Amino acid sequence: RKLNVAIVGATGVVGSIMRRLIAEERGNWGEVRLIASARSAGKVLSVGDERIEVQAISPEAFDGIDIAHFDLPDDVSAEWVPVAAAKGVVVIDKSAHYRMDPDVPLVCREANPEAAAVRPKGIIANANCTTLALIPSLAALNAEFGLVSMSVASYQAASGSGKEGLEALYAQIQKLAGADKIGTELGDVRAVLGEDFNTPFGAPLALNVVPKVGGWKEDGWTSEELKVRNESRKILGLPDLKVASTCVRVPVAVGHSQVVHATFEREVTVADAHRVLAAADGVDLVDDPANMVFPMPIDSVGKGGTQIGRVRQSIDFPNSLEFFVVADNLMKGAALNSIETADLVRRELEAA
Ligand code: 2RA
Repeated sequence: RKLNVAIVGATGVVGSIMRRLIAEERGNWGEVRLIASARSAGKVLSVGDERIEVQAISPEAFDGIDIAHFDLPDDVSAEWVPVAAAKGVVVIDKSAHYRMDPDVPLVCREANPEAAAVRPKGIIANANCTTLALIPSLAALNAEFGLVSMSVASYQAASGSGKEGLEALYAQIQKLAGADKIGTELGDVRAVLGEDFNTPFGAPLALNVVPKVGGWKEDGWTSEELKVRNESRKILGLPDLKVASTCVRVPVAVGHSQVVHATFEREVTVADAHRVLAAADGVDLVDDPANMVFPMPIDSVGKGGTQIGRVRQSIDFPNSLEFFVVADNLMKGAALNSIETADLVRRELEAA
């Protein structure tokens, strides 16, 4: 029989991409069920040509489901993931709640596909979008040269904050559009936008960058910066990987970019790195700077692969590279990685 799949949190920005991706592989699945909060129950949404009514989340909503993709806030996942898992559903959870649980694998197909099969709680976690943008190229480079440390700075899109973030950025751009020479006088952007436009980023994002993504944690770090460090270590199987990360929100709609300085055990040239990256799964090498060919968020939208370019051998640091990576934060950073992990589980369960 064909396996039945559920999308839990089907109505958000990522949920709509999940529905499109499932429609593209519709033939692999039996029933596709859409589940969301009681507020969204009864809505009818499309999965390809099918129109499916959204069910309210409840224990019974998981009856007969084999694999469920969860895209819910951390605390809601913490409540409902165990309910589904207790019914024998394999849960792929996009929240941060289970990512660092030693009994929950954190899976990225390009780095650790085998981990998907070892899930003592019946739960697999999907990493944060910023981490996932890095992993395919880091996994390939690590396999060849041995990754020792990395220093990362992110340039993250507004859609990382979901529909609310995207709408806030558009509203700010519209409000500023009529203001002449705006951004050239101290305080002028804040004066036009007013306090109302500080949500959800804590400051205006249009014509600005905000060096804070996620919540504040100890010693001045943000949750996003710690995710890049801890999740990269777990997925790459490098518990001692040295990581420095600064995460920044930029006025981009879709596509998280990152500048990476990476140091390896062995010597690495640009030609070596290009050879490895060009052959790497899930990586698009976009690196012809003389012809203005390099990754940019506007060129990453909707793409499955992570884009890498501007690869340079460090001048002052031995065995090190500088490069720029970009990934669609809603695709590889969220929906696509979940779909790819489900594919690993589906093949395993079908073969059993
Ligand atoms: C962000 N990484 O970009 C978050 C979303 N999970 O805000």
